[in-house]
Amino acid sequence: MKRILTILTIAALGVAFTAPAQAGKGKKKGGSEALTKYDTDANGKIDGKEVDAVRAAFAAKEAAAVALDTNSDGVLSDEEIAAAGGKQKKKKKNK
Ligand SMILES: [Ca+2]
Ligand SMILES: [Ca+2]
Repeated sequence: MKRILTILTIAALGVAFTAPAQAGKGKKKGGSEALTKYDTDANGKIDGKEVDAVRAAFAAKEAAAVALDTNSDGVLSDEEIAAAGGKQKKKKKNK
């Protein structure tokens, strides 16, 4: 019985510590922290010079950029950078 309480307490503590750190850090729908940070022209994707900025930030081990290395191979691929833009809603053709 006591062990369950301990596990619950640890779990609760873990959530308490992680939740505030995650919140407020550019938690926008469909976007990532990196997008908020590096999408300087706010067009919803990391493109042009922003890519260079992201790669530079990645080289500098900036957390937001490192987080984009989703397969953790230490390299930021174009796909991973593109993924920072979230799911692009490009289905709407010509309005
Ligand atoms: Ca952009
Ligand atoms: Ca990678």
